[in-house]
Amino acid sequence: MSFRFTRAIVRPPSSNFADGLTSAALGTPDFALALEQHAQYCDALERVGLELERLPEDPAHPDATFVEDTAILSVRCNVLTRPGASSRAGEVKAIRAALASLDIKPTTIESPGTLDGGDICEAGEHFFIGISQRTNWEGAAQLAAFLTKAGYTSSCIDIRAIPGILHLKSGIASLGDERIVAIDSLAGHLARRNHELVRVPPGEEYAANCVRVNDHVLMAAGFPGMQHTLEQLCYDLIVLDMSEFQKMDGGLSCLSLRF
Ligand code: CIR
Repeated sequence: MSFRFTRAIVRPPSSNFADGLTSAALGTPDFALALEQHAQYCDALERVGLELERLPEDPAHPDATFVEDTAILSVRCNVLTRPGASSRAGEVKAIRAALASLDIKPTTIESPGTLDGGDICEAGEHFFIGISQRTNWEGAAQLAAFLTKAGYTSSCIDIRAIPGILHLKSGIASLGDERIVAIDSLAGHLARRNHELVRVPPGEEYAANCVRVNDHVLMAAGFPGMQHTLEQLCYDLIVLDMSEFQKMDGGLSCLSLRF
């Protein structure tokens, strides 16, 4: 099942983290607080049973803490991405080495394809692939071919006209059990599939990017409506302060590669 994991790759923010890409007008992140929030995030992953592979910070790539964008890791298909932002292309090298040391042999997205892991939502045996400013149709087609070969299905959702989201998973999350969290503007794109939709309360869109890990759901602090919804669904919640990563367009999921 797509939410059962034993390990995760993480990488702390570097001191020039604020030089990364962002479209959020939320101010400059506080580096010390970002480090503290990252440490709490790592503690949470360990609490839910994951063994962490901790990579060193990478000042050459201020967005390198957002490791999720560099790979798609699933039970039958592992793929290194080709990030859509040129400043992030060099992040993949360290992930390739980390995966090799774990004996994981991924295939790769090749030019002219681009693809960010934040655009890929694994929902059981089906993968939703976001077409975004970062993931193009060529990258999506290459990933879809790898997934088909591995016995998965996939479909694309074009998010380029949807305001306020960088990646597909900025607006949806799979909770497992055929249940998908979605912001209102993406709910219609998922309606044809056989999933129960959990709607994100208007104004709490950032909270859509929650993460099911084993028996828990990790969610961002500060979203009482979404927290109530998930509590009503009887999930064991771990609520984490993500304010400094939100300032850099980052959500909960992008801080780890879980497998
Ligand atoms: C970027 O713009 O690439 C980073 N500042 C944020 C990436 C967030 N990644 C994600 O949500 N998967």
